[in-house]
Amino acid sequence: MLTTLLLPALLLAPSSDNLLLNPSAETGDLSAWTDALGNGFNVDDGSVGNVPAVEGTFLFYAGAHQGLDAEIEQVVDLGSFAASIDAGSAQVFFSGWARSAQGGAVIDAARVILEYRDVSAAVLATFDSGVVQPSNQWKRVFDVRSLPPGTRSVRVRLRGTRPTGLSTEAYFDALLLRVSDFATRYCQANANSSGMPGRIDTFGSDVVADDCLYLVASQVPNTPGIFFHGGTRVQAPFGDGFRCTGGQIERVVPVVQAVGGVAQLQAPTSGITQGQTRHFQYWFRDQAAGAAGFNLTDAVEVAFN
Ligand SMILES: [Ca+2]
Ligand SMILES: [Ca+2]
Repeated sequence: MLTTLLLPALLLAPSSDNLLLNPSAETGDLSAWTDALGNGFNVDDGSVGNVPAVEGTFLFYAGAHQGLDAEIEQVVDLGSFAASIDAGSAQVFFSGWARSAQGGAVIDAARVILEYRDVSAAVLATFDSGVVQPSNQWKRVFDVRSLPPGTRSVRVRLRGTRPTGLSTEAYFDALLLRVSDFATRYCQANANSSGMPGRIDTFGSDVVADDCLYLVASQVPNTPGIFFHGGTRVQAPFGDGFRCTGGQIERVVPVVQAVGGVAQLQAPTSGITQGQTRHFQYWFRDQAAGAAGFNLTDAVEVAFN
């Protein structure tokens, strides 16, 4: 009995620490980063580029360099997460701040690219922020996804490009990369009018301070629904399915509308505190099923850090 009770806790793997080294330029130099093009790249404290850091004292600044493109990169080894990645349950959370500059019609572009690579460094999936817009202000850039099975490293690229002139006003700071396997699936869903049982997934980060949690319901009819979370695990008949959480239940606003069998929402983590465990589920209308008129997905448990 004790083993059964302990098992879920042992399976939970909370978000990793930041896997990037020198993620915020606070060493004052390009330590841990590679100047991929060899054109040069700078670290600034605001005195040259006239833009203050998002975090700490220093930021990455393309600045004066050869050619029209400048780029630094860092390759993060994910080998220690291989079992979880290949099981399809590992998720990545990337967050960073970037800033392009515009004067007249001229845009010096800041761009962030992530390449998820297999053991041979073949690219399995790519994130590309494009030119970070609007210019002349810091913008937060996110990438949140399940890591493709076979992923063994991620290459993080910070790229600045100017059309003309001698200096590229592209800025980057406060970069964060976590891998986690933070959600524990439980409970049961009955088939709905889509023909399949609804499923809920969480993406993003279980670190409250990251304030980035995505809720996704799939295999649901194209109807309105509501994400909610509660304090305890239960499995009680409800509508055409089951309610899987009890205790103090919080609705996540607003109501969402499923499209293509998928409903999704970025949920605020405000109101959730570090150390709290919450149980997420999705309720949706299903009049086409001709029974109670509503149904629910299965559920996931998330322990917040
Ligand atoms: Ca910094
Ligand atoms: Ca410039």
